Amino acid sequence: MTFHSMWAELRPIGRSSASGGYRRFAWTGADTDCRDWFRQQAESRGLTYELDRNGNQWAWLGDPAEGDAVVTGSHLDSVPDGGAFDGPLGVVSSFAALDELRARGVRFTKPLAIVNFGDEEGARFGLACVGSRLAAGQLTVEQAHRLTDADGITLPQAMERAGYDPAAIGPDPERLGRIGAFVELHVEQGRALDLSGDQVGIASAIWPHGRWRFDFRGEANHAGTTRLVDRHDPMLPYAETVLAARREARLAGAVATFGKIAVEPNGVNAIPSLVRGWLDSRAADQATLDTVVDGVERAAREYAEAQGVELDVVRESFTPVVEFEHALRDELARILGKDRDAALNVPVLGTGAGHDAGILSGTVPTAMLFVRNPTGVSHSPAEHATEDDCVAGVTALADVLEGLACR
Ligand code: HGY
Ligand code: MN
Ligand code: MN
Repeated sequence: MTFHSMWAELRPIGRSSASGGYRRFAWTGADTDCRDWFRQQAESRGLTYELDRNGNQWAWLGDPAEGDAVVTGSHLDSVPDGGAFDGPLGVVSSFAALDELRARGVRFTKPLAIVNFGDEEGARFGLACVGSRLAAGQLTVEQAHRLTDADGITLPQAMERAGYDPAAIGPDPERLGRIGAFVELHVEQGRALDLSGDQVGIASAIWPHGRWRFDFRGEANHAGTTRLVDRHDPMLPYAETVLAARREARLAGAVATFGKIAVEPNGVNAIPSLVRGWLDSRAADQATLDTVVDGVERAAREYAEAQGVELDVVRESFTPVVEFEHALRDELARILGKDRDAALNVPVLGTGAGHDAGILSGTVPTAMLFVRNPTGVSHSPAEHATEDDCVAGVTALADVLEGLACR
């Protein structure tokens, strides 16, 4: 099983020695090193390597022009101090599954491709799934050109500095039109498989989810000499809004997180002029998500007004609910269930985590396989999957690819 050697090669890239987490942000040196690794894996297997107009990487077996291709893969970028498995498990498992199929001596009747979608986490520019959104026409070139990181570098500038031509970005219907099915394997970001005792599961749906930026603008002043009654401190309404988010989510049975904050001027002895907080909220359905976000925004406006602080709320990223195509989902369940006791059917589970498969689901038939995560922890250096479960995932992916591409 080639999984282990690839895993060992990829593991040190972009890993922080301080946290043990990963910092593989779009169009940075770590991202380039991951991309170099992907290209080396593709070319060492005699696959045809392609870099598409949006910076996504493809490794082809067979002629893409034949169409109805079976595509698998995921992403290699990470959230700040993310875990080793979120994204890379899908890419490494794809190459290992191809090696397994070649060892089985199967005959491919359709083109096969392995893909690395760029900038899935949106850690640098704030928008999730940039590479797949651009390809699917869900992000316009103008919108992409406006994406800016914390240092004021735009996406096109970052692409250019990394050696890519940003003038080429845009919808890629011809490429997506070649895909008959996209199957993404991903570490589960939850404990459903741990609780059910299964190594592998199939995705049913992705919750609607988004990211909203709350800008609280107050009045900078001296922390030591400004009377409390004279303050317009944006940190107060921000803090109250964080608690309101938890309350609204709890009441609605949803989730809401303020995980990122930027304070200006960010001085210990200075009342801030600006507190910028990012809300990530997700719910099982759109109406519930709307209820939560509207409730948080309403509360934030009341708190801001009470402190004489201005508030702007901007939606920076949004993904509607995804219901994976039933026919492909059921085909995966049939393929994976055929050698098992009917009572032990492969579990089908929903998720609150976004994926490129979700973005593409409106354009091509997509499905997802999840590999057990014993603690459910993700977006953390503690994210983990056992070696045995990773190997089970590779075998399941190989079975699925054989069932779909080797009829
Ligand atoms: O945020 C997400 O759900 C994914 O990890 N990008
Ligand atoms: Mn992630
Ligand atoms: Mn992911």
